[in-house]
Amino acid sequence: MTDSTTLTSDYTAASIQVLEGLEAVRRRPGMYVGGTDLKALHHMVFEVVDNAVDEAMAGECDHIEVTVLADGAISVRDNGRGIPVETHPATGRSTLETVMTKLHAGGKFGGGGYKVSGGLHGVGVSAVNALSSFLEADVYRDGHLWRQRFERGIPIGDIECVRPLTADDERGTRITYAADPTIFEDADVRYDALRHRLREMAFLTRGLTVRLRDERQSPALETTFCFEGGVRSFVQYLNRERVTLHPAVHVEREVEGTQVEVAWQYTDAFVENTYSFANTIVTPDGGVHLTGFRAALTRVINDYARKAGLIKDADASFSGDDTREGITAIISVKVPDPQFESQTKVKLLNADVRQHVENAVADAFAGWLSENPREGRVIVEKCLTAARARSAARQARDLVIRKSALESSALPGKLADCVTRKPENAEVYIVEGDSAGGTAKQGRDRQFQAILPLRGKILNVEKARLDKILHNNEIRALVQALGIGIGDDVDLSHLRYGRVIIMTDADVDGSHIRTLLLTFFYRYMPQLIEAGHLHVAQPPLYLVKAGKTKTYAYSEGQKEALVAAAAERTNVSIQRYKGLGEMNASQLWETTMDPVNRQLLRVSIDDAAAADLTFEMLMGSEVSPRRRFILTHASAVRNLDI
Ligand code: 0RA
Repeated sequence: MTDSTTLTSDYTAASIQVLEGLEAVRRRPGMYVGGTDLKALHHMVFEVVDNAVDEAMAGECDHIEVTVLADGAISVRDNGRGIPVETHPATGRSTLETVMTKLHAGGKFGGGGYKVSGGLHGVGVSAVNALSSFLEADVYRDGHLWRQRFERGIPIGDIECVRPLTADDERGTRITYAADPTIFEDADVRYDALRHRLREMAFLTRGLTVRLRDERQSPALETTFCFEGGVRSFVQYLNRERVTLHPAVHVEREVEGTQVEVAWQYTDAFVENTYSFANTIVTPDGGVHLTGFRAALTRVINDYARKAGLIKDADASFSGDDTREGITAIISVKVPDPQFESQTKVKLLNADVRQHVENAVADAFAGWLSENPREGRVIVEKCLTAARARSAARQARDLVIRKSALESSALPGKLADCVTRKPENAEVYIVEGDSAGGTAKQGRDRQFQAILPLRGKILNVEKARLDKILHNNEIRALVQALGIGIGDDVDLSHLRYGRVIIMTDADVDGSHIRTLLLTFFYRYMPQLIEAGHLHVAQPPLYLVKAGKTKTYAYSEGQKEALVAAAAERTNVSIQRYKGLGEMNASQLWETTMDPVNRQLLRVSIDDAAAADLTFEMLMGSEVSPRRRFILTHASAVRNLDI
């Protein structure tokens, strides 16, 4: 390796470039990992894991272990080929050091050249290095253990050969780093967030074992994922609490260097659950691979239904929507040179991939249907019902919309509207129950705050079609109050309130109602969420009285802190609020509605896949996944895990 006393001027220039590069990352972390928040913190972990998954996709690695160490540092060990350690011709330094210090070095260095790589993150592990207080790389390769340490991205000494490998040492790489606490707002990764993505990675890389260990608590938390079934297992997992109509159909094929893997399965549900991925990265906006899948599905089902005599020549064809009702599908492609529409909203553009997916799915599905006529009939019947229901829903929706337009007052009777007509100033509180609704009406500032009380539980929209949903009075009131329509014809320009705020009790029932509402908005007015209009209000959990001081606490931790901070001998009393109804109007205003004091959480959906799993889990009985639903804050006060 290069001795520091024999520096050439070339090397000096290269090293200045490196320092400037690392400095740029530290100055503008947003450009490289998307910010300095929790999401960015997790992005760092996935950036390192992606490199190991690339090795797996190249067929060189079948085991990845991610450990959160007791002090919060992260360690990622894989059994791939190991980052090359020999001198790199372009820099005169080891390839390891080059990969760790040069931006965008990544897999292109070292000559290995991946066929496929999780390209999107692609900022390279050097960005992680630059944003870490320390990073240590251990490489088990060429018969030796090699090590190099970096601090804030800068090498602390040269790469060293630690010792020869023993029979017990597996080849590969271990990267251990600590995210720099002076850069990240919160340097504590969340186990559930890591688990979610690592599970997804394992589904999308068939046969790869991914282990996650969290040593911050004792005993350590641990999960291992390995799915021999690949995306078929993914579909089965997504449908684990649904009633399925047949075993999942699966196809895997490689065409011109593109790997296509798709699985799908119909359920008795009324909604579609399709997720597409390119090089293991979720593509929330779909793209060519999704288009290809949908085209194949519609074509094959229409052909089959006609040939099998299940629909007559005179009958209209099924629309795409008809053939997708109740389907759960995963479309995964691995493309050597993925073209994405943009860095953030991901959509795959490679034109030839569409045909590859369409052909693979069409061949597999047509073959499967001819071998499984009983299941074929069930699927066609499902499409027929969907087509009929869709036309009934259209009529029902037209009726509701026409009715609300014709009625003297198109607004629901129980809405207490605000005075202002300017949506940008107006807000509506959706309140659970008439009594809390009454308190909120008294407590509000009627100039800009409207109150819509909903009685009891609203309909679970996952379990009903649009025509039935529109018969539900609570939902009708909601639709009329917001003014933007529902489903396919949502038009945000008619939104009557810039802020739509869900206000429910801080108990189990309240959280259930909130979930039902979120599910409704997610399924039928996603634009409202995407544009940042939907919020959740935060009523306090406790009133802590210490002597003459009264303070509201919004979390257990805050309550504990207030009690601990109270001076000795002071009289401390704690009042727990279970429901909004326990507060009087002025307390409700002060704690939950006054823009000066309240804590509003803006609801965001990062990607449909995560959101859907979230809703599904919130609906289900599992307790710990509930905590994973993360809302980002509007008032920049704090985050909430429901
Ligand atoms: C460059 C080239 C080769 C492998 C790697 C990088 C590599 C990087 C990471 C990061 C984490 N784990 C990794 N494993 C491998 C190919 C080397 C060859 O051809 O032997």
